[in-house]
Amino acid sequence: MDYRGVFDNVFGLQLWIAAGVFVLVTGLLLGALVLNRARRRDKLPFARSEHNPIELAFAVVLGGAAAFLVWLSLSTNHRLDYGDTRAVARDSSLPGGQQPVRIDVTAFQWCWGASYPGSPARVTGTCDSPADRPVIVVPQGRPVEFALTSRDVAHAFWIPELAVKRDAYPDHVNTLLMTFPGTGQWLGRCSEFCGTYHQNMDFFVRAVPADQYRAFLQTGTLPAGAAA
Ligand SMILES: [Cu+2]
Repeated sequence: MDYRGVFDNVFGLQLWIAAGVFVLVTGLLLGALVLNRARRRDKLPFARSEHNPIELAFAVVLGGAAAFLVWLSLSTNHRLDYGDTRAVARDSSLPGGQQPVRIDVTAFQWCWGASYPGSPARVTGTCDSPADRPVIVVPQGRPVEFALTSRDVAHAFWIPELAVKRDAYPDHVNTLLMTFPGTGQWLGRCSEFCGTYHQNMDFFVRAVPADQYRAFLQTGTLPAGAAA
């Protein structure tokens, strides 16, 4: 089945449906308020049971909780979109200069591939066995922008230990900016059920020092004895 274009349309459709629901609910609310105000106040059934201080406190607590949740969502989204790049020393000798290092990641049923713009290096794997998991090599200490897409259905790029997750859709590029302050290797998975072998879609992200990363970009393989 051809899914081209479907996901971009879903985003637009979702926006229009949400906007319609918002207008409907706000309209009903305002209508009810205006109609009630039009009646004489002492005829209202709840006029005698009003308790303004309690209602005000209730509104402040609920409003505060809502504002806190919105702030938490926005700041988490911002961290995922732009990363925490302040504490990271930038190495302008890597491709892209001071810009984040871009890595194109493609999900497919049922594994992952990655390529590096301007480099012949390719990350492949079949995910058929634990020994054949793709290893996405990233530079340590540099902002890395994963450009995520899919060849077929919706998948999700997830590194549980680092608490990052972002959807990978066909015909659409989602970006995820992050930095790896130290070297190391982390297990990644697909967190969107995507078919029969969804659970096999494990991969690794391996952060290496800048010189090893440069060697990887040139040769497509890590030097022997590279940090794992
Ligand atoms: Cu998947």
